[in-house]
Amino acid sequence: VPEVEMKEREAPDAHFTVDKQNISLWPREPPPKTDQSPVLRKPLSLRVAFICLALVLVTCIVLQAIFYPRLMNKILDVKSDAEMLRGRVNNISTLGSVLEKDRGHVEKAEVQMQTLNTSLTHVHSQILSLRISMAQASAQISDLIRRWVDVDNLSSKLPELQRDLDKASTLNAKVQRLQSSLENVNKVLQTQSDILEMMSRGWKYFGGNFYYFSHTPKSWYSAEQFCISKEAHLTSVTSESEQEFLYKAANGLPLWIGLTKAGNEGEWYWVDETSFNMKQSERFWIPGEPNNAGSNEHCANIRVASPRAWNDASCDFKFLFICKRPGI
Ligand code: 2F8
Ligand code: CA
Repeated sequence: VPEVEMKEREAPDAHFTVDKQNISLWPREPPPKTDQSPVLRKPLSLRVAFICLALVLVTCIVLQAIFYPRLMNKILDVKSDAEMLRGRVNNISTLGSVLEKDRGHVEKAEVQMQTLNTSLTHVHSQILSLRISMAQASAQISDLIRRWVDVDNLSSKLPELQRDLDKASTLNAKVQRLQSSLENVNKVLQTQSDILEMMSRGWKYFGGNFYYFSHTPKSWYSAEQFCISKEAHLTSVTSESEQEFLYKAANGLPLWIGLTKAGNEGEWYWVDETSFNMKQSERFWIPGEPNNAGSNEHCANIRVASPRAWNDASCDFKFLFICKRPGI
């Protein structure tokens, strides 16, 4: 065995421990100095650099060993905090969506609240008006109660009042009868007054009508115009009694009456618009009349003092005439 190799076997191995931060790259006892050949000997600066590097490495390892657990703890704490925060963020996010939903509900609730508020205001005003009505009704009830007491007092006097009422009713009926009689008397008096007033102006009264016997002869048309001016017409004749009254009052003089024809061959008619019946009126014509003498007799007069008194004559002849005005 070569000597060098023997020395290597005998030399203790290099000792490297990390013992509570006491680091030693050397065995506990420095190795025996050996002579190395210049070829194998390394440069000193390289060794120092190597040692420094090793020291740095070891320092790093030691520092890592010291601080790694703390760092890890910190990281774990941060992770835990981050997880917690994430959970809280999630919770807040969930809460946000819940709040969003709730906001919609709250807005709806607000609208409903407003509607309810309006309704409540309305109900409040109704309650107020009801209170007023109740107060009024209460006052009316009080008034009715007072009146009821009065009515109660009066009810005892009812028989007496009923007797008075019966008497008053009988008296009232009598008064009404008297009033009616008085009104009739007044009407009669008014009629008589009117008759007297008309008679004072020269009119005669017969059968509810007034008759005016003229004093001046006129043609038939002028006579009718005169009657119209007196709110009358040339007289119509509708009964034997009226005919008798007229011919007797005429006293034999010829007098125009209101009977005329529409044209040469026209039908006879009454100028006061009383309907004319030729058949029923035959009894009033003088026998042989109307003969339309000279084909020019289109107006009628009372010519003689007889029930059959009428004659047709020329309308242009001037005769006295009779106006008739309906009574009042
Ligand atoms: O004899 C009847 C006849 O008498 C008169 O004529 C003459 C009458 N004329 C006048 O009254 C104007 C006719 O009408 C009448 O028919
Ligand atoms: Ca005639």
